[in-house]
Amino acid sequence: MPVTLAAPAVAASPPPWSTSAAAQPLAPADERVQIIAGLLDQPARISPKYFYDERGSQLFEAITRLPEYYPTRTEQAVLRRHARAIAQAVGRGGVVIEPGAGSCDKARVLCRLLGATHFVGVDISADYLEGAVARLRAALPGLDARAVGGDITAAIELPGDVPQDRRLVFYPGSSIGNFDPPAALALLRQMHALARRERGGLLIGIDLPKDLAVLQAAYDDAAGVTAQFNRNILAHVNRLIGSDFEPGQWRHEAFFNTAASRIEMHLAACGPQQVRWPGGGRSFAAHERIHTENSYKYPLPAFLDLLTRAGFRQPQAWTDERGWYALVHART
Ligand code: AVI
Repeated sequence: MPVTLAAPAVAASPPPWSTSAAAQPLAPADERVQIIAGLLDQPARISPKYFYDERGSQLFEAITRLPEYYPTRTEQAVLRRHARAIAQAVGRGGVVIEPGAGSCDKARVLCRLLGATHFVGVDISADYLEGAVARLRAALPGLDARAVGGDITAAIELPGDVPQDRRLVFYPGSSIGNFDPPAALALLRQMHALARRERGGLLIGIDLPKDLAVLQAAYDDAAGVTAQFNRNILAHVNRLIGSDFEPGQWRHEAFFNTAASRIEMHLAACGPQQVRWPGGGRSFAAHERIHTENSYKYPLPAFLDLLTRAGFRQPQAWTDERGWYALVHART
């Protein structure tokens, strides 16, 4: 499959002591403190939320179209295959709320299937979301669709005039796997509170454990798009904290940690590196790593247990014929 994105910029953003860096707005001080604390940790770490600057979001879109990256197209296949049963379990009409809605492409399919009356998309990238919600309204003129800017891990405030009807929280894409289990449980509890109305519920995508070679290829594709996506986090961090990482000097590593049932992504230093930022810095030995992402692959019973602990009940799961991916519905 052709990958249409231009080659990544390998040069880092200018360091803060260069003149052109003065024009780059840094992240707020508390965010910089958090990012730097991660960089100074042993081993160093960067939160995966920093993958998604503009270029990172484009690279992620490209990942979802890769032949090796099965989750997106498998989820679509599950939704198509079990559309009728899913609509029956969820119920028609009501308010669909999608945390991390992004392009709203999946919401369009679901809202059409359910005949939803209202949609609220929530995303940290409010401008991008506004455009996506406008396209959703154009595609489904009968749908009252709104955009709410915000971090989905904080409490989500819905617009006051969204009706108090039955609510479905829709969290596709297996993004729950990018949270460590305690954080995933906290997020599910928050979703439970958000959906809590008579007959409220959650419809969520879960990536299941599978053959190691399939997993490995999905996170280390032949065209190197996931590697670009991983390295791009350093360019983003450079802009946020004024550091001078050279993304081209870091190697993408992805492997399945069987004990934890998760894919881990890391960046390994190609040689000794000295990285500086205003007020500090850190040296990295050759091959030393920065941990950038976990992607948990939950066996279905383990995930259903997590849902129960979050307060959900009567879970129902639908999978593809290979048993690679599940869409799960549960009631509040
Ligand atoms: C967004 N999330 C579900 C993706 C995943 O599969 O964990 C992020 C990703 N990382 C590398 N490839 C895709």
